Amino acid sequence: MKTQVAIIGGGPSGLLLSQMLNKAGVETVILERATRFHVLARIRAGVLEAGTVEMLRAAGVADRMEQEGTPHSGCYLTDDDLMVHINFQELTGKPVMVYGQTEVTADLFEAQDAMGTPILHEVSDVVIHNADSSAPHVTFTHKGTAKRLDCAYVAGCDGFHGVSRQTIPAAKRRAFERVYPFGWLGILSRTKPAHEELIYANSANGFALASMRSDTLSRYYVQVPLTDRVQDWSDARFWGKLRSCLPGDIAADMETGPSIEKSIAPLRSFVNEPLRWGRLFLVGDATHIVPPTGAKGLNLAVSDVYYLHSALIDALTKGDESGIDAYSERALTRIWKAMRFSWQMTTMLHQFEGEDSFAAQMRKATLRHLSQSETARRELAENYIGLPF
Ligand code: RFL
Ligand code: PHB
Repeated sequence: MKTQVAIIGGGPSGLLLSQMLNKAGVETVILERATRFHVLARIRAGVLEAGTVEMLRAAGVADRMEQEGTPHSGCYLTDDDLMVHINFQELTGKPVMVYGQTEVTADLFEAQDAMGTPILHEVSDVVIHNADSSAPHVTFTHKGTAKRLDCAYVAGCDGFHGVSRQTIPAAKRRAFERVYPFGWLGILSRTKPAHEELIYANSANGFALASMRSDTLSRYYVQVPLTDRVQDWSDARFWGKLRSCLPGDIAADMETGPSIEKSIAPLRSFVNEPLRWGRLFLVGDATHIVPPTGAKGLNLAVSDVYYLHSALIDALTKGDESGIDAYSERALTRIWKAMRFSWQMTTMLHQFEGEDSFAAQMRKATLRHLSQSETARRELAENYIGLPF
């Protein structure tokens, strides 16, 4: 097989990059390890930045999002004393869009199928060869047969556990990492959301987030020790914990019901540098991970795609390589700012096991400052709705 850009990974990064390239007449083949059913069943991000919404429009995959997504003009941050409203619309002139990653992915699969893009599912043994030469190729197994894909460029969109990052020789890359001593236990339930906007709660009982996918579908998270397993958490225990973290009046009125999904995600900040090795480019979770507290993971993947798609189009259609030369640095500049925001939100909102009494006072003072300073609220809002690409 032969194509212009071989894309490893058919998650949101790989699908969106492929869609943007195909729209400009650039050929792609996507190699995905999992089944389509598996990719679509992963419940992950729910908040899209204004720039992500723009990108999905540019990709021609925004129709259902415009119909079914919900623009949110603000969110709340609370502790046991205060409930602070961050009004994105007033502070920045922009809302965010609540629309699930599963829906974004479904819309992208549909658009890619309409384009006739080859998406090979259940591939294994993916190996990227000669990425530092002018003629890379990828070998893999599909339906029991060994295959080879020749290409001009390779896009590594295969997530944190993929093979692309590891293809770069260890001496040519550097990792920066912070692992947090807790995870998020999340549930999805067919219940009315506790509130019309998201609530990030820093309570004496730990962190909780009340989020949603629609008027009838809620997504909730609570902070749990890393040693906890999903089976330790019955629905009743989850609802009890969540109630104990949310403001009393909201907890009292909250609708509860059976969970339809329940999972634990560890929290980590991770950046690999650089994002390029020869003709291999890393995108999304393959090269960075943020803790979900700032709702940045999916949005960062989209800004990487924004920088890379135009760079590849320029290289392939005009022979102009300035964009691909600049890709890593341009993307990293924005990645580090999102890292900072996600780390700050995580630090501001979670209890760290073994922390001193000073830490809790700092969290309280931060929220009090936000409640009293429009400048502080604007700074948070500007980051939350997404820094410019
Ligand atoms: P993905 O979504 O991980 O997709 C990578 C794809 O590559 C495939 N793959 C391979 N394919 C071929 N060969 C290989 N060797 C391969 N290895 C892997 C995988 O099957 C997969 O389909 O990365 P991508 O596209 O960069 O997208 C990034 C986003 O998915 C991610 O940033 C966010 O979902 C992060 N994230 C969250 N972000 C938020 O903003 N809010 C959230 O609530 C939130 N929850 C989460 C999350 C990430 C999680 N992970 C990665 C464990 C919850 C979880 C559990
Ligand atoms: C979600 O709805 O899954 C969600 C929303 C905001 C976050 C993280 C996750 O910061």
